[in-house]
Amino acid sequence: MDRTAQLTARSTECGIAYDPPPPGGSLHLRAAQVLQANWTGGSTVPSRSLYPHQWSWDSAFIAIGLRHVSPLRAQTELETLLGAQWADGRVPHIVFNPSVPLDAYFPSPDFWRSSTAGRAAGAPRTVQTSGIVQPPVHALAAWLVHRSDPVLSHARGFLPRVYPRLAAWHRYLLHRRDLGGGGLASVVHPWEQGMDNSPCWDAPLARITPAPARSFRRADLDHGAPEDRPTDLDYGRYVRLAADYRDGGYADGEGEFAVEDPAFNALLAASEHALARIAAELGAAASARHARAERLTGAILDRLWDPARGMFFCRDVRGGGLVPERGVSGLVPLLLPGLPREISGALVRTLSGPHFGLGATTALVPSYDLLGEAFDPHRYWRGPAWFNTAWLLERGLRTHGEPARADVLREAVLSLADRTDFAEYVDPYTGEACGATGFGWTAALTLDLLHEAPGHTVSPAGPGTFDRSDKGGDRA
Ligand code: 9WN
Repeated sequence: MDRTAQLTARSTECGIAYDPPPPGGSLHLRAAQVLQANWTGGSTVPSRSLYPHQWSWDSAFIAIGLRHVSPLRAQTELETLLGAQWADGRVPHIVFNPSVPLDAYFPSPDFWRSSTAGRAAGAPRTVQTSGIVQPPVHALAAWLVHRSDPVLSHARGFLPRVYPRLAAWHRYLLHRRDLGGGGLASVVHPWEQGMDNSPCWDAPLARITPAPARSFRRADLDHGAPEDRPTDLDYGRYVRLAADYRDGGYADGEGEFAVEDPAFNALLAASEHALARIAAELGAAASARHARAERLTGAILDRLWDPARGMFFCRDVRGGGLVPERGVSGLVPLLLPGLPREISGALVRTLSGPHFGLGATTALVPSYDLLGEAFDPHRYWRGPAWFNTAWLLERGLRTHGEPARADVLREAVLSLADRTDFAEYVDPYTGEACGATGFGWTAALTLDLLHEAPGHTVSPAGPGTFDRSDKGGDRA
């Protein structure tokens, strides 16, 4: 029986009860309550106020945490998202909830017009979605969700149902989105990479003519402080890029913005390894997928690594070069198991040095260079610390034999999530809460870290799917 169902059957005032107590006690309970409160029946909203629909990479992170309290809901979360996949393979970054008023979030379904403007690309007719994508964390999430309860997964045919969709998703990214021709996927909008307002986008975005401010109404400012959110000028550029993409029928290859991002591609490589594990579990060949993941890792190294600065950088495909801004995205490839030792060593030094301050000057890893000109400790993705990037780096540190540093990061995530009521993000120095509270992935990844014992390492020779906390051991 589904664990949440069991728990709610013995329900307390807040809907969840534990017997015996879970790891992390009341923090675990409060994190589970956030996921319960944000659950809409088929998926989980990132935030009831600011983000009242289903978001793609949020759902993947949420499923990774949800598996510890309800493997059934975790499976459903991913199935709902993949149910909105387009025929060309893209998984949309937002799946809209039709019962939420149109003005609750902008850009709303009437902006994206997926079922009409996206018809040629194969947008679904019955559900409204955005037309852009987000980082491919889903195969990784699907594998971890499966491993948390293989019996339920087999009984529901979870892997056979999601595998073809995940394979089509990766095919879309590897073929339609290889806009630079070097074997990496490009993002065509800053929202696709998930770190929307990072200074890494400033140069490529500067070429875009903003949509006039009066042509749209921002809903985010109803909930967030203007000084913490992107500027109107940047928003105008986001709107222009999305509108041009829509007006071109969501066809790829024409847009003025195309960037190869280290985190996006590292997550694709990690997910390709996970897809290989899923294939093996289903009795299909896995070696071609592992080989593809290794090729992706090689392309990330060839195209995005800067040895002098000891980290990865974005490549501006239209402007032709590396963007010289240090974003946390440039550290995320640490999660890849196949990195040469000198690269992982350099990444750990950069993470612990003056630009990111792990274990020294910061409470949690900032989204952007502490010494960068554009650094701002409160403005969206221009300095504040997010919990999902901390979780990814924690995995990377364990993968590359740095358990002590990983423990520092794990402890920071847990204590800040606790202190801030699961904030969307925090000031990297003080840990002060910013944005929404009761944020989905903050609660979910807190749960995941509570289920991991501190101090362990993950073999770098392993397949990079992070299933160290799974009960079933390594079988693929
Ligand atoms: C646009 C939902 C999403 C996250 C992104 C984060 C923010 C949206 C916004 O919220 O983006 O997609 O309106 O700012 O940047 O990473 O997935 O939580």
